[in-house]
Amino acid sequence: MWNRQDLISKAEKLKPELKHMTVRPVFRDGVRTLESETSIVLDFGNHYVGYFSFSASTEGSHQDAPALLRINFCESERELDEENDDYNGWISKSWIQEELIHVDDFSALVHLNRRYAFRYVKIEAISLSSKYNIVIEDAYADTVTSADDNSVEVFGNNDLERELDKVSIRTLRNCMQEVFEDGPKRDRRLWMGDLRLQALSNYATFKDFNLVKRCLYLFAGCADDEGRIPACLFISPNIVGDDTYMFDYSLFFIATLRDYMQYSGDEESVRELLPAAIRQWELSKERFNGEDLIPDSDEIGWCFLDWNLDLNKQAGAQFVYIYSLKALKEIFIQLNELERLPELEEEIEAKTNAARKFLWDENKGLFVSGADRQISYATQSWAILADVLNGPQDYFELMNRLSKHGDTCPMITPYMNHVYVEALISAGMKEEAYIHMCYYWGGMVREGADTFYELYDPNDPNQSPYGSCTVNSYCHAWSCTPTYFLRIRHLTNGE
Ligand code: RAM
Repeated sequence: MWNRQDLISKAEKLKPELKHMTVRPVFRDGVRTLESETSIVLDFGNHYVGYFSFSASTEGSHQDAPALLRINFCESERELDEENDDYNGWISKSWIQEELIHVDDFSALVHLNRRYAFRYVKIEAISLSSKYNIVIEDAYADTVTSADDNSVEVFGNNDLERELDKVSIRTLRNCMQEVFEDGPKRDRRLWMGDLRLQALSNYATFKDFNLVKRCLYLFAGCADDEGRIPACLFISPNIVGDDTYMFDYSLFFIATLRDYMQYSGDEESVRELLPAAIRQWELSKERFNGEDLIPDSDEIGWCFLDWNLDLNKQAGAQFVYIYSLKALKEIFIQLNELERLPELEEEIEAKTNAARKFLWDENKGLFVSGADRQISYATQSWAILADVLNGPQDYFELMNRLSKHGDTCPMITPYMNHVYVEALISAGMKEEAYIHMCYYWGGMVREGADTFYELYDPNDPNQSPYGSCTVNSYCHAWSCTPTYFLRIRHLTNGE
């Protein structure tokens, strides 16, 4: 077992300085005065992460009763109209960005201690008294990010591409704090699946290699006693691995390490982290049955792939495993660590053969998953990225058959849509990939998004895996990849 404490110490030395900037809002409709049971909205003009303060005076008679205020922080305009009290989803209500405060007198600045993610701040006077009103004199946010705004300029060949790029960068920027957070509204922690995609967009834009390195060291440092890497880490008050493990997320340590190696060229760190990568292979391998097939499971969250609760994960898991082993092979070759290469190659072959034997539906010409032989975008996309057939022509045909297939389990997150676009590119379908990017992420742009969302289903604006979209996050790291597609995959229309 590697020295976990040593890796965490190394990661802590790479902790970035947060950059602060003070930002002031405009008062919607110019209204600054609050009577009892009225509210005002402050618009900061863009999405920010930070700390909010305001000063106010009173008008009328002397303040003869405390002010009871409700302050709501909203990432998107739609949150301004949410009925937070009606929330009955299954994750904690405490994620709703709302404060109920009493202010006894307004002679001092009112400062809120929690960090929030927002563009809009709604201040509602739940109760004052009939003898006084409040006038907001000043309001500002002390905003934070570890990203360097000066290091990147917006790119694109037309207005939509530039918007996609700008919104991606804003999303990534606001998730770049002491680690790559998944979302500054929720869950504010370091998730492996999100990190993999953030790192790719970061290589295309800010090129903060140290922040990726820090996160990789943290993950390896937080492995459990067996060496298994958790799905996510808590950063505060101390760095701790969550006791949640997901088959695909543990494996994504390998691909994230491979990508870091390729973009940064830092082989020394990759060599140091290689034992942790190999261990993810060994541990995942234990899950397979004697016929080299990953058994399906009812355990919720055993493998993630997407937030669609109807999605069967069996085939996707098999393909993510093969994809990850191929990434490991690239690391072995690049570092000239060839001792276990034959064993790795045999494993890739065995799992590929099993996939073709047990997961392929000859009649439909598509891969199936689980006892009900489900057909999904996730399964086909990961089959292509794992490269289990014979190259682009096969994948082109697979994707064509998929587009004509009637009952396909859909995708609901930008995270899964990223995988789909990658798969289209690998199938040689760049034009379709471009069209899909413009349709899907462009849909959020058309809604006026400053940052890309955690969940987005163009056909269902109320989509949420949490039982209510009140707790959905509207600045979510895993959705920031159009900038990667535009800049690294050259997914532009070239105008
Ligand atoms: C959600 C988080 C995170 C994701 C996990 C699997 O709770 O938003 O981004 O990686 O799910």
